[in-house]
Amino acid sequence: MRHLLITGGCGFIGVNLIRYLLSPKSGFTGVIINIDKLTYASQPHALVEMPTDRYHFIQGDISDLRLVEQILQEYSIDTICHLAAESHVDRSINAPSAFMQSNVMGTFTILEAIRQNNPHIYLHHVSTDEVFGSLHEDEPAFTEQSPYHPNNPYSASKASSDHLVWAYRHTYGLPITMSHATNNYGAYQHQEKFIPRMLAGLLQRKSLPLYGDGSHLRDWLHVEDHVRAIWCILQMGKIGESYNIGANNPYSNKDLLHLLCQIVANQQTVPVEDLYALITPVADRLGHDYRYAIDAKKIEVDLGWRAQINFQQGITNYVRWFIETYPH
Ligand code: NAD
Ligand code: TDX
Repeated sequence: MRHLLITGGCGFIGVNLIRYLLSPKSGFTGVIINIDKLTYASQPHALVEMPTDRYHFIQGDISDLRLVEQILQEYSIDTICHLAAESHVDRSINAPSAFMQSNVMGTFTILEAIRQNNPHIYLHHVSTDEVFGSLHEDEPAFTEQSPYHPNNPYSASKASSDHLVWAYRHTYGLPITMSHATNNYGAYQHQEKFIPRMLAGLLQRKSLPLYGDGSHLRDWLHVEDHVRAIWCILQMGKIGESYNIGANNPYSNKDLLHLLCQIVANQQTVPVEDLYALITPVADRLGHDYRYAIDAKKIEVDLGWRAQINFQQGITNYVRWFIETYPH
């Protein structure tokens, strides 16, 4: 793996992946080419210090077939890690069109560029646990065999892209792997997402909108554990296989929000009750999935990956980072 194309490398997970791969800890020695459209969600400031001999940025849309083909040829790309996507569920409910364009047509364009130019390029497709739908409290966590059951425009667009990827594997034999991760948290996440949105509200002492009764459950994974898992799959993943990535940290939104209040109260030495008072129940998200949970046994057993970051420690450090870098 010498010439790695990362799509959406300026997004939350992308910047963490590129920073990790270009740090000595990863052992990656090749060159990274990052194509990103620079939507509102991108965080290009996180990549200003990347070494110019090993990192090239191209602003562009993955739905532009000519551009993708040109990149594959000009940089002799041998591996693609595909992250680019519209990623926010609420936006997909209010304005789904961009999700179909980038997530479905964008993935289709990447697959076509590979098929038509060099079908030996290895593609890793980054997907989400949301494609499996919603779990009840007592149902077992999603495995790689769980059926697809997407419930909102975002997850339906991601499920569509997964199906296209598998169809290109089956029909054309393209060398492909895929992963499904749980909710990520950590540095450089856009403030539309739950944890940074709540932290921004807490620092400004503004109301904290909790959807519905706050009982919905999410399974939290530190973004640095996620990018290590992706790197593990890029190096050792078996072609044609899918891997679930999770750290088994289930929290209801309400409990997590209380925890965030407690951590901010400790770090800013203010009474926690003043922060709890900011919590404001609001109308529920349309079609709100109740629970996501991932069974990560396969990647643990087959590839030896394990989440390393303890949730309490990881979230406390993230809150510290957030306070230090706010506003950003
Ligand atoms: P993000 O929204 O933070 O970043 C997405 C990036 O993709 C942005 O920089 C944006 O400019 C770029 N992009 C969007 N459309 C593009 C297009 N048409 N052409 C080129 N670039 C485009 O998203 P993220 O949280 O970093 O998620 C990355 C991937 O991981 C997505 O595929 C998402 O579905 C998946 N994922 C995310 C999570 C999570 O909790 N954040 C969990 C599981 C899977
Ligand atoms: O203001 C809010 N209030 C609230 O109660 C927001 C933004 C969210 N919520 C709730 C909705 C969810 O139950 O918090 C939970 C988390 O919401 P999001 O951060 O929007 O994440 P989610 O909808 O779970 O999707 C995330 O995980 C899977 C990512 O955004 C996706 O890109 C990823 O695929």
